[in-house]
Amino acid sequence: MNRENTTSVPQSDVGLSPSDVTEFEAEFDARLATDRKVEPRDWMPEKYRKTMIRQIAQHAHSEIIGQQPEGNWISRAPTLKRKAILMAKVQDEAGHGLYLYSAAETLGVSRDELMDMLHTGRQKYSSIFNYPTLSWADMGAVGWLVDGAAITNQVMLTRTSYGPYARAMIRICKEESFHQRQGYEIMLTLCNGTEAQQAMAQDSLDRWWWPSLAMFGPPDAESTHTAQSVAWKIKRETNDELRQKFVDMTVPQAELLGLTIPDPDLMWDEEAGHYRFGQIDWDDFWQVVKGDGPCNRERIAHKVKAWDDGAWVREAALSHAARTAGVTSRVSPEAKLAGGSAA
Ligand code: BYC
Repeated sequence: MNRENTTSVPQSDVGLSPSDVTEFEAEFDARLATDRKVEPRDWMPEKYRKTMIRQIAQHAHSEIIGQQPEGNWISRAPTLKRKAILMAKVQDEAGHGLYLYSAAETLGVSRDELMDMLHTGRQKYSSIFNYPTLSWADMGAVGWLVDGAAITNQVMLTRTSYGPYARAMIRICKEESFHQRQGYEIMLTLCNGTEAQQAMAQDSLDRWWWPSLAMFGPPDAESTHTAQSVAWKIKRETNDELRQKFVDMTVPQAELLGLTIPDPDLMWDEEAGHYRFGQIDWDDFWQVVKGDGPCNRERIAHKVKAWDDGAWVREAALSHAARTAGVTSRVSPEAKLAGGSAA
């Protein structure tokens, strides 16, 4: 029996007999075992669907809220060229959010529901975007460290088991890679500049280093979802594995810049072939995740205001779409051929 990608295959177990569910479950497991993607019309366990909605939505919200810390510097970028690059980067983040919302919608949730869950705090976005961007060097540090951390996590997501998410990640990773380089290039320019510019770069690294490490999520031993998400091949690597990869990649980059990582416990472990690093402040992380970081309220208030201010655009677009649909249905094929319009 081939139940792959046919419209008759139910996405969830509602209305299915237990033996049907067992059969669909076996097909789902076989699909994962052979590294075939789960597609929107395939049957999937309800918990898998919910986990995917949670993660993709959280990721989409992060891209959208993540525009704010950098948007803060567009009008104050030091040169026209820097301003153009920063604007393009912030627009890229909006694009990432849109691909990801579309991927989440394939799981049966609407864009309006997702927005409502973000605005009312029922869905999260990344902790990292609740810290303020205080200097121009923060545009360098965000690109270098935050996009660097994001891409470390996202390369694995190009191989995630849900097809629409994996495909969205391929393009997103290409753009994130450029973002990371542009951030590093800002840092390099500052580090080759005056003493004041070097100090600005160091201050920025001091403030963004630990939140960037925390961005990978809680330690594996305390991570609620990792074990199940690895079993479902949603996550291909764990929070701790990715965090270690990021540290190993970033420490030599800091050395090249002549900057000091703000961690007295940081040391190269020759035998393990990894850098060992100090304790992350998990109390600070959870405080931010629970809504009590330096900028949580400001970020959500800004987002809700933008949504409310844009209500007239959505209404106009819907009204135009409804009118166009009405016009199309009222024009007969003959009238269309004759170039006629609606009565
Ligand atoms: N912040 O069991 P765990 C970008 C939550 S944006 C807040 O390990 P999971 C960019 C987690 O949700 C790219 N919450 O969870 C944009 C869970 O709570 P719930 C952002 C966090 O899902 C603009 C609980 O802690 N990237 O690139 O297995 C400018 C337990 O965690 C965080 C993504 O979104 C956090 N940092 O693993 C510049 C990547 N970490 O939901 C750049 C996609 C954990 O049970 N997401 N929590 O209430 C993922 O890969 C995974 O969801 C995570 C967490 C690795 C983040």
